Amino acid sequence: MKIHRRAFTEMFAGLAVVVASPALAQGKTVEVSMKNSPKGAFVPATVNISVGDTVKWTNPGVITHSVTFDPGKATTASNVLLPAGAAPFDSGDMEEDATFTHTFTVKGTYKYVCKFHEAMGMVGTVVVS
Ligand SMILES: [Cu+2]
Repeated sequence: MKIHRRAFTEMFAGLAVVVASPALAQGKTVEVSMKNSPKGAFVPATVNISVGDTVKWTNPGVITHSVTFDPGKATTASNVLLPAGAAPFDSGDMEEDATFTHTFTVKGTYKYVCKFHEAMGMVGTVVVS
């Protein structure tokens, strides 16, 4: 079967649109910064996102922080909350300029802590709808 050159070009253009579409459906990324002054804090402390969105935490300062969604690693387990079906996760120690990202695939309200400054009130909330 012969394919006319122009028809082939149009087919290819159509294919490119199909390939590009899933990228448009991907979630957005919301940024949270980790502040040291006057005390450790996640800024903003609460983010509202949709399923499939990503949160990116950045530690711009010299004090080590963490993003801990694991009640087993929190000083006070009840400071961490996970919706049913969501697995615990943890950034590990985040030094200066470290970043950590997580894509949320389970709806619900999450509460998390910095395991180093939890007692100072360095806690945050992610609401996934
Ligand atoms: Cu901290």
